[in-house]
Amino acid sequence: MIRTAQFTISSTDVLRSPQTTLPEYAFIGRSNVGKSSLINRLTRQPKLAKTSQKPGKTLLINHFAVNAGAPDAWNLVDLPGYGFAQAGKAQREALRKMIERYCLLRDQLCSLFVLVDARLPLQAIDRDFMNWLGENSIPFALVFTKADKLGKERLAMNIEAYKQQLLEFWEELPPCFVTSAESGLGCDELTAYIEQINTQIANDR
Ligand SMILES: Nc1nc2c(ncn2[C@@H]2O[C@H](COP(=O)(O)OP(=O)(O)O)[C@@H](O)[C@H]2O)c(=O)[nH]1
Ligand SMILES: [Mg+2]
Repeated sequence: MIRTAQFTISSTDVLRSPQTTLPEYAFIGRSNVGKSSLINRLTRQPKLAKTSQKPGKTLLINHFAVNAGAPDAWNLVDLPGYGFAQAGKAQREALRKMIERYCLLRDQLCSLFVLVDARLPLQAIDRDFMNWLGENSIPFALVFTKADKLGKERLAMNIEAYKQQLLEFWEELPPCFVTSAESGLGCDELTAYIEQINTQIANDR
């Protein structure tokens, strides 16, 4: 259960991220895919993470504290979107570095959630990023967003086709979630998944 959620700090580099040992989960994906909206839906706080119709707004690592002070506390991170075409080359490169350093150096990162638009087929930029995660043994789950924008059958067909595309070059699929920040679809499953990992970590300690 997510009972409370607060914004804590924005940072420009993983080394300036809050020093905590709490389990951490981060949302990543192309600019405008719905990262901030899904964070707001999960936490039931419509204004927690800034959302925008214009892509390329979040240029910082935004940290949020969930259930702060309670035994089941954990942290949530809204990473900048990758591959925003209209950003200049230098800015895209700086963001790529920021993202890669966070993924590689954030010890308490339990899982990344890679968000992809449920309406689109596998995009090269997402494929490359997920392959990079695999090569670096960074655990991640796949989250399909904006499911409300498709009819039920079309949605199921798209998800199935997407998974088949992944299986062309992977032996197994990552955990997958089909979500909508609009309807709340998939949010309970996503929260349950996080809690399951948290419980496992607590038991291992
Ligand atoms: N219909 C629908 N629109 C969404 C959903 N999630 C995000 N959006 C819209 O997509 C745009 C980008 O969302 P945002 O959360 O700012 O994306 P971010 O750049 O990945 O953080 C906004 O206009 C949102 O209202 C969703 O689940 N359903
Ligand atoms: Mg955002």
